[in-house]
Amino acid sequence: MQEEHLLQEIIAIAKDCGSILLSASDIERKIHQKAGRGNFVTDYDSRVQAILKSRLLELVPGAAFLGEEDQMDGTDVSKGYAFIVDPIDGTANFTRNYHASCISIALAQDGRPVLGVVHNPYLEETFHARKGKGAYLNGQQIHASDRTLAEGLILFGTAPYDEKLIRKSFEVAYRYVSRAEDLRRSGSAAIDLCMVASGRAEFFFELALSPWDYAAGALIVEEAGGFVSDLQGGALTYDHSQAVTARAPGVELVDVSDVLENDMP
Ligand code: 2AM
Ligand code: CA
Repeated sequence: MQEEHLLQEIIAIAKDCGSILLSASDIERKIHQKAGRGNFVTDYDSRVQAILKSRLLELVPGAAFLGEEDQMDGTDVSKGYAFIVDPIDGTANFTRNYHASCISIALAQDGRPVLGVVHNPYLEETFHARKGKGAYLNGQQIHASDRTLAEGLILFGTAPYDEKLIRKSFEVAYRYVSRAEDLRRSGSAAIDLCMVASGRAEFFFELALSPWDYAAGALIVEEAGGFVSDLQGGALTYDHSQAVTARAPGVELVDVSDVLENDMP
């Protein structure tokens, strides 16, 4: 299928799923706790993922499919085409009617995202990028900010689902926030990545994210002229959980190796 047409089809699917989030009712009765604090799934996550799976695989038959609500075991995203999707990123927000959740869809080729769509139905904001073709918000090209860390807004996720990472998350956040202007915390990694891509914030990190949380957003950041990496500048991969950072080009990574190595209570 022609690339532009494929992109428009994927955006249409993301918007249809966004409408399901907007019209959701009775969410409290449809919440199920997963392992760890702050880690939820609702009937909507499963329903949206099923729709994504069937409609996306119709567009690219034979592609692998890795979604948050599937087991990761056995899904190989390293060869050929693979969709890496989060039906609802910001599920805890969704259960609270907090209006900061999105649908995140990446299409990877041989293990690297080549197309990403992040749709936030609450703000009617649809971010997209294609490899080598720039990043866009509702059709308008976007660019990462030209501010420095000192002028920067820091975003971070607190990894509440992993007891050992909470304290470290705040230590790392302090290293950055103490050198920057201020901080925000949205509860959706995909939305945070898009905030960096669109120049609304300068730096984002979370100590453990899964590929479906960042695959689409990472491409959108890179195509907007920002950088993504782990906390020490290592390249991201898309086959296992890892620490993720995103930054505007004028922001340097801060040395946090002592925090990462330190065994904190
Ligand atoms: P979710 O809303 O799709 O679950 C919040 O700190 C960010 O971390 C969100 O993007 C959230 O995605 C993600 N997240 C929640 N639970 C997680 C887990 N167990 N492992 C990795 N990321 C998780
Ligand atoms: Ca999710």
